[in-house]
Amino acid sequence: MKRRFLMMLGVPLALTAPRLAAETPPEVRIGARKFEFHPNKVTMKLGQPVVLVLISEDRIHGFKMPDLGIRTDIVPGQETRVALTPQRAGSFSFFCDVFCGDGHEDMDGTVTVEA
Ligand SMILES: [Cu+2]
Repeated sequence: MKRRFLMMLGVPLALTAPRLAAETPPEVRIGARKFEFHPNKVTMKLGQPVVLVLISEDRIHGFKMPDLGIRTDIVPGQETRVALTPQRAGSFSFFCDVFCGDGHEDMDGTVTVEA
């Protein structure tokens, strides 16, 4: 009804679109510290954009999720933001790929993408 009303007034529909386009995708915040990610289990929806916000609490860590083509450093004192729209359903592992000490090998987690 509103759309028809605007069209009748000659208001281009594009004027009503920016509100939708500017909608920020939900954030998925993941902390990193020796020797864990928290949370280390994250669920996303297939085709739904999210922004990973990665925060280190102690030193430089890495974040690598090969199945979804993501690799970045996580530097203390700054948020590392990675936009992502999962295109495959399933469970995908991520892990730290910057050696951070004994226990580094256990620093991992799983993203589950639900269809
Ligand atoms: Cu590490």
